[in-house]
Amino acid sequence: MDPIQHPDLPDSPFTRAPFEVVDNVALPRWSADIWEMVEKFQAKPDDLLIVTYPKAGTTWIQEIVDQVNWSGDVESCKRAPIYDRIPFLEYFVGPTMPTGIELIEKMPSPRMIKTHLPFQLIPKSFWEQDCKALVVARNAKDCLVSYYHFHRMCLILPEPGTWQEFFQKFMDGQVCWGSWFDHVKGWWEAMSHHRVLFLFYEDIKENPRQEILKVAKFMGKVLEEEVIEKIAQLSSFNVMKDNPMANYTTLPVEIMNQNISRFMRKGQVGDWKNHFTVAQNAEFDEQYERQMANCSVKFRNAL
Ligand code: PPS
Repeated sequence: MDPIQHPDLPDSPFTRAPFEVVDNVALPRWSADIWEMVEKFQAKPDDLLIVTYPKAGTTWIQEIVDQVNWSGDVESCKRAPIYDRIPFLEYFVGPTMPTGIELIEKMPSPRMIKTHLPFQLIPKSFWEQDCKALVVARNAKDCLVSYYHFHRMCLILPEPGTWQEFFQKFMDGQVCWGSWFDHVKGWWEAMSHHRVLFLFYEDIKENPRQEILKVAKFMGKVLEEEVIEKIAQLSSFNVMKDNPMANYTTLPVEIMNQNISRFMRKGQVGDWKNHFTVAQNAEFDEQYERQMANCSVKFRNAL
């Protein structure tokens, strides 16, 4: 598969466009613009949805899933950038480029599809077809920090404002794809009535081989121990950050300006400690406990 040739986008209507609200959830304007197409998307029974709140380890799990699908075949996984190998369901940056849906429709089965949508916005056909969903969640504080830096460099997202302003928007769910709290709760509950595997960024970081094994099992793949080992190595932060097929350097600077902040920024657990003030931390912990009180999900590094 050839990488998509991206045109320059200096006059894109999406540059720093404010979000739009779709069914009470903030979405980038480019997703809202194609919402009818997204809603009507026709899933196939062997489609695998890869679901994350933004910055929860999407690209990492995409790389792992692609490697598992190709049984650790390095060359196959270099065939195209990650956003072409596993397209983004609700993605659309302009009429001269294919939408995520157009890319998905050209894929051979089994198709693997990235989305950041909260559970209630997933097109109905995925559940009519009883598709599997692989969810990765990351502790909210690190997501918030990563999302702030991502907003600074991703020019097709709204202006982040200052760190304090962005902190407040995140706490209020006034960021693209909505509230982290609602997203996690919705998908955690979905596990009881759909085929959902729910993983944590922090677990993959701590024991990648064990989590890759869970992914392989969920995908119905039996892999040799040395293949698992190879996938763990190839999907490590240090390898992915230097891999142009995984680090988003193939996108034009009009979409992601990596001179402002790298897409593969730090890849660590606990970077929030370098950003949160004492007051922000207190406000966050209070809100976390209130919002997550009735949810049994446990993040090891939540507070
Ligand atoms: S996006 O834009 O929502 O698809 O971004 P996403 O891929 O979810 O998140 C990017 C963050 O994940 C980190 N990352 C990794 N961490 C550890 N290991 C690996 N292999 C890895 N790959 C990506 C990436 O560095 C971003 O986190 P931060 O904290 O900003 O570094």
